[in-house]
Amino acid sequence: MSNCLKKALITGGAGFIGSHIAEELVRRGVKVTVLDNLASGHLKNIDALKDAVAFVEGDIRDETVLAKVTEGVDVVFHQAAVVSVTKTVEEPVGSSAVNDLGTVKVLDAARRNKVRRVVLASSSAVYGDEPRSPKVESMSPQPLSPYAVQKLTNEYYASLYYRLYGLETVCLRYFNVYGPRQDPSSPYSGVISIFMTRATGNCAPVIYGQGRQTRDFVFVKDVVQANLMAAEMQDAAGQVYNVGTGDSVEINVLWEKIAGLAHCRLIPEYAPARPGDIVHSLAGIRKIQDSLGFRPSVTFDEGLSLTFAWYEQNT
Ligand code: UD2
Repeated sequence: MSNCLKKALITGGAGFIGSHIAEELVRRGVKVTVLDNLASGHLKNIDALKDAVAFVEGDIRDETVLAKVTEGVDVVFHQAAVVSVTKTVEEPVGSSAVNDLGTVKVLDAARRNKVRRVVLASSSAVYGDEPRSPKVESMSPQPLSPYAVQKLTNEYYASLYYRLYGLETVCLRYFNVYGPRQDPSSPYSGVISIFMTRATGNCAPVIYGQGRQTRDFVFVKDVVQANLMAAEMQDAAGQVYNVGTGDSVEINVLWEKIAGLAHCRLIPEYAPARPGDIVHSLAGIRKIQDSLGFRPSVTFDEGLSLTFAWYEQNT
């Protein structure tokens, strides 16, 4: 780790992705503060790090807390958000208070405390149902949910804070992230976490539509790698990058692979396609490859095995 990353703040650091970022930063000797209101994060996600990180239970809407936790920080990894698309559809106002205003507050606290860089979690949702594939950063966004509008707004503010105030910002558009600790508890949780829980519980999964839809599944450790590159590389300042693998997997095939790992012969139940479900989602990753040297390091089969081992032990 370069010497300009000695102290980091992770908002949403008790969540799925944030806790993996925390783990890697601690491993690299970085001093870490985790800010999380535990709305969707869990303390058990950072239990193994409890002596190594400073945990602050607090909210990104609270400017007083933000002023404190950004003091002396070199880089903020901003992962805190209302992460469910459906929840933002049900609660556009409440989710905007967190995802829009909360993010502006994070950026502003970083500006006031002279943080060098903020790396923000954005989403492939900003592409909407853009029919061209793979999705590349130069395509016009087509946000189709409050969540997508909020993530896109975050990107615009991030760019503005860089131009207006010189606060270095980098936005990462995550595709379908999976791995240990992903919470399967809601019907809108990531499909891999749901299928894993079904397989380990010997319960048939539900596949929406014909299962021919495809997703670019990226292992959480590779998302961590992208975050660290975004934090360190000079060229990243002011940029937006896709974070995926450049390969996609069909949902039917996903279930076959998981059933194979679980040695189960459960037959999926097929249900009508989810309204608004996009058919194909594939990341173009040339930009992050060329400018940051990002290379996904975990194959899909390796990532699935690692994830399955975790669900077997933890569900
Ligand atoms: C992902 C993101 C979401 C948003 C969106 C933008 C995740 C978890 N969600 O939603 O935040 O960025 O992309 O497009 O990364 N499926 C089943 N059975 C199930 C659950 C899901 O068949 O029990 C299907 C589902 O209909 C979809 C696919 O699996 O076609 C992936 O579903 P998902 O909820 O994991 O992720 P996605 O791509 O809808």
